[in-house]
Amino acid sequence: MDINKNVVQSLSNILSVIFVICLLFLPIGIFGQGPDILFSTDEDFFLLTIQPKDENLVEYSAGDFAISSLLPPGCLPPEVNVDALGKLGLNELAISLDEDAVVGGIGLAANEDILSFNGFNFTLWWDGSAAGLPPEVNLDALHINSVSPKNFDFSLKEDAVLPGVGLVADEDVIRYVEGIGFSMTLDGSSVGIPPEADVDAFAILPNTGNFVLSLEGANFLGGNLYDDADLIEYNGSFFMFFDASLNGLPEEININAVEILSQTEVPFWMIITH
Ligand SMILES: [Ca+2]
Ligand SMILES: [Ca+2]
Ligand SMILES: [Ca+2]
Ligand SMILES: [Ca+2]
Repeated sequence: MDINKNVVQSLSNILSVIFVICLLFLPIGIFGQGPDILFSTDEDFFLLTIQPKDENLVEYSAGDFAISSLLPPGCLPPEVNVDALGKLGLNELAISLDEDAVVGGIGLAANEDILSFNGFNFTLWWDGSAAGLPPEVNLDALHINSVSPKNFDFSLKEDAVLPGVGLVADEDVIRYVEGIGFSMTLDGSSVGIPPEADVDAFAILPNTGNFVLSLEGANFLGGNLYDDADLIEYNGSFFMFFDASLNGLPEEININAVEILSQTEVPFWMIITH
């Protein structure tokens, strides 16, 4: 009887210790879970066991990096560089390239075009020059708002004059709505992005609608220096969303395309982002 009592007491003690440990780690488990980020870089690089190329997409989730199966390596010619990224559906992506290139299923794709990829085939989703972009510009950042009618935000690599908007700079974000045309979404210089800076990637957070953007070179925003691989959130002021070097990315890389896959696995009201 005493032996049984001791066993029960011991088990009770062990369970109590486990319970306390779980309580201690629960907040870390909840609030340490960041967003899942899908991105591409301007360069091939090494990171632990993976070797992403500039035409690959990298998935970041809970501190781990992996080459994304949403755009399997080998689908695109090795000489191309993905420079803009959006989501069209659960497994369907929108991308743009940094130079004109021949892509299977399309033929010649211009660097101002948006291509869709459904896991099997590429199609020309949006012909930039046919919609009014000057053919010499490069569409260098993208976020899809709606698939039908087509409604998306984008940025350009060069300053250009667009129909209905006039002069836009490479740090601006422009909206295109099918059947309506172009309009200014974010006037970069008016919100404090230095005119010499180029927004080369951005996404829009699903829960807050805030911009998450990246610059083409290191520069100051709101008095803080950001690297070209950092992701910066904007909600009227700028603050760090994803610190590239703190998360282990090599200093020499530049993130040139980004999309947020999901905010977190926990309800949005439990998230502390800043
Ligand atoms: Ca790239
Ligand atoms: Ca492009
Ligand atoms: Ca740009
Ligand atoms: Ca960048």
